[in-house]
Amino acid sequence: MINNPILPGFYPDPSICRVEDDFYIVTSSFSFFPGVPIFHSTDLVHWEQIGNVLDRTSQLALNPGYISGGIYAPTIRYHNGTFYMITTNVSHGGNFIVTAKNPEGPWSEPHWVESAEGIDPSLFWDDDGKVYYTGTTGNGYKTPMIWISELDLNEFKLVGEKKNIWGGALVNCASPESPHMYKKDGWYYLMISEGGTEFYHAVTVSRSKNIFGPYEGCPGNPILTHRHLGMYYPICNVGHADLVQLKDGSWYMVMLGSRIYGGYHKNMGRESFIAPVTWENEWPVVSPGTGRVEWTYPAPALPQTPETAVPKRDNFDKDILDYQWNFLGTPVNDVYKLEDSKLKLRTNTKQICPEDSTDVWRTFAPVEALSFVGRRQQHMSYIVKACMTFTPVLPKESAGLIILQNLYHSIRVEMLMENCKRVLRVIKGYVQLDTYLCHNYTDKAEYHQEMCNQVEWDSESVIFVLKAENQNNSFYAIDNSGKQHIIAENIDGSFLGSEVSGGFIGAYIGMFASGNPSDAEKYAEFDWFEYEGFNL
Ligand code: 6LW
Repeated sequence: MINNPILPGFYPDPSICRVEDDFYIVTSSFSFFPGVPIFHSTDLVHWEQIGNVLDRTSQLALNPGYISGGIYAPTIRYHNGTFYMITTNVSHGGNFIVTAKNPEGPWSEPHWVESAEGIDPSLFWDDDGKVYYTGTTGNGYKTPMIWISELDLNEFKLVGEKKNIWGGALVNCASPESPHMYKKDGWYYLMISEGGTEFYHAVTVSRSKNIFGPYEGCPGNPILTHRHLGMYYPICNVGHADLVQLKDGSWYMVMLGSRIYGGYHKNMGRESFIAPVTWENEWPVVSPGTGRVEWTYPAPALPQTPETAVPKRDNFDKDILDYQWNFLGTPVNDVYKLEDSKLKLRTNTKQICPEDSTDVWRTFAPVEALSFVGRRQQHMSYIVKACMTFTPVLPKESAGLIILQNLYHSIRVEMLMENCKRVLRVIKGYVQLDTYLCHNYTDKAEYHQEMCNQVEWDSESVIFVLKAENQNNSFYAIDNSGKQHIIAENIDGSFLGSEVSGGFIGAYIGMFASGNPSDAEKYAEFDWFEYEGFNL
């Protein structure tokens, strides 16, 4: 069976392509580095991350920036032996294409597509060999549209007419975006999303006999949405879709969606789902019979992909980090080292969380070279354990674990010195604003840090235990004798949902070190990190 989400955790804006028996999906990555994770499957059930498309700082500049900036929606396509990934770096440079002969990489340096406005670029090869670029009109348009232009792939330049071709199914619809073009039985199909990437998200489709239009909307639009199911349907936000045809002629759609838990809370942000598609009257029908993204579907008869789950424990005994690990912002000044089978994070850098402040843009938490290495939260309940050795001395020097939705919405457990005593403490950092259904980007608000509890600790080593049972988070410390001590229990984590924090991210669980950039070089050392998920 196919089990949704096929890519659990913060893997939004999926794009899919098939090459013979192999399927590939890429997703957005915003201000996390490396960027644009790429997954492989042969059966649409089991997906293995085979790399990150943007894994060099020359491909991915993120600093300075903010956490929901950086890399927006990508598209992956394959043509005549070459893989193409096109996306937008909204913080630095705009729309660009990278190419590769192997999807695992290496991928090329960016080919910037000058004068290509907007976000959500996609590529389409027509039968006559011409290549087209579709995207969204930039800001400032009273009625945003989807536009198309021919693209010269030798020069990576737009050529010929650039034409606005469709504004979506609903009159004056919000945010027509994520366009993808397909050709079937002589029709050009333009599939987009509208309604915004949150609660009102929807997929709509139009078609034309001429690629430059005019396009007529499907009478069944929206062909997919969960907005009419109410705020407590367990899968919400579905949209931002891409279609793929199997060798046997059948079709599937990947799309983003969010799983709510503990109320209307989406801590994992937007994840990747899949659903079957059929065609009726030359229009696509998504998840025929229910019209909703279901938790499971019968798997298509395809060669099985070997199950390759990410190992529960990472002992950091290799000279590179495994694919699931991300930095926040472009890692500069070697904020980390992998040596002696340890991950070492430099403390003499910035504070992982800002000081209390009264004037923050919730979703625009700035990212710079933070001493942070994290992985996505992929389950509603999970246990994380990490073994750390650290000798804090100076004020503001600390290290530990953090559940991070963004730099203004987090819960961290850390070791530090206070009044000449080593302590372990749990701190909530949050901006008190309850917004549902959409992001109020321009909200300015107060950032607070709230001490949940702290305990004295007499050793430089500790095994942190973070236990999340739905929205209930508890923090423990295991000492050298193996005895487990309570630090803080039953902390409500629902404020870590993206509907509260705003922005486009999903929660990360990571290791961090904080200090003062002017301090002498010093590292917090992590021997191992374990993540085990449960969907209670
Ligand atoms: C993405 C746009 C969207 O570029 O949100 O899901 C933006 N919809 O299509 C960021 O994910």
